Amino acid sequence: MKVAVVGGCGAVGSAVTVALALAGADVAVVARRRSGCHLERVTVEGLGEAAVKVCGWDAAPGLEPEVVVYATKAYDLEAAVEASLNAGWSPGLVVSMQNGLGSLEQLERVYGSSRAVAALAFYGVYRPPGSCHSRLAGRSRRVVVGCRAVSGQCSPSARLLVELLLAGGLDAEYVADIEPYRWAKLAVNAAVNPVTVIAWDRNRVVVENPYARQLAVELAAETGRAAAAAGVELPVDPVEEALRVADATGDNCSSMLQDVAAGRRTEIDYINGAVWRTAEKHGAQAPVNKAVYNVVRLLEPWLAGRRS
Ligand code: KPL
Repeated sequence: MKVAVVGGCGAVGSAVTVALALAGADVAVVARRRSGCHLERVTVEGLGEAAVKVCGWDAAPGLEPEVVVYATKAYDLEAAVEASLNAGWSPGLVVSMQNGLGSLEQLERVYGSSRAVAALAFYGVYRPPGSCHSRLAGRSRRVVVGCRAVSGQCSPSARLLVELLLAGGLDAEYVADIEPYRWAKLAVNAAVNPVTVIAWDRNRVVVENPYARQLAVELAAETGRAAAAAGVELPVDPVEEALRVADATGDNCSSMLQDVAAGRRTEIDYINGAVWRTAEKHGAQAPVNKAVYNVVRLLEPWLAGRRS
């Protein structure tokens, strides 16, 4: 299977890249600020290492992938999709790996809903800035893959992708309807990510510090209520799941903490922003998510400024 992983060797994408390469897929990583294709060693401690092609967009027309995994930040997805269309790609399956809500819908609009799946990573990965060497943080290796049930038939390539990820060492699982799992993951990210930014600490702060824990519990419970307002029944208790993942990825710096520490924009709009907006759209309220959203938006420029 020819796969392109778009987004460079970002932390979450690296694990999928290495797993697919170890399973024998023909994988190319496509990154901005690169040109041509060069063989590079991508390492994920705890999973393995593989030599993969890392290409710039100038070399993309020659890749003709059957599967495209979009492992960009949520706010970079639109530009990545446009670049893939300009490269003439017409994949049978496109995969959204972004945190939060909105990105899968974006892929559905462009590629059609039966070709668009989400791959939800319940693992933590840490990658020092500028390197292709990352580390699986904690015990979790779980990835859940599927279309939204509203899409009708999901492309058979989705199951093939799951088999490859399993063969490559990730605990991948195919589900017939991704929506409840998206909300379960959203509850985890809504609870863990902003709290680690406010506490400026690793994920384990959520289970170990009583104030962090209380805030995370309220964020996760409220996300569960927002899901119910939107008609989605979660497959797990959102509070238990958020605490379980925070514990299982305790060593990890959440992606949001990694973002602010590197002076990057956060995905808060797609996470806590999506929770309170969805709640309000359905006539409910999510005041804790809204308050935390505003706190992180206030902190973003201040933290970015502190670096310079
Ligand atoms: O998805 C994550 C993230 O950091 O964005 C978790 C699962 C919380 C791991 O850190």
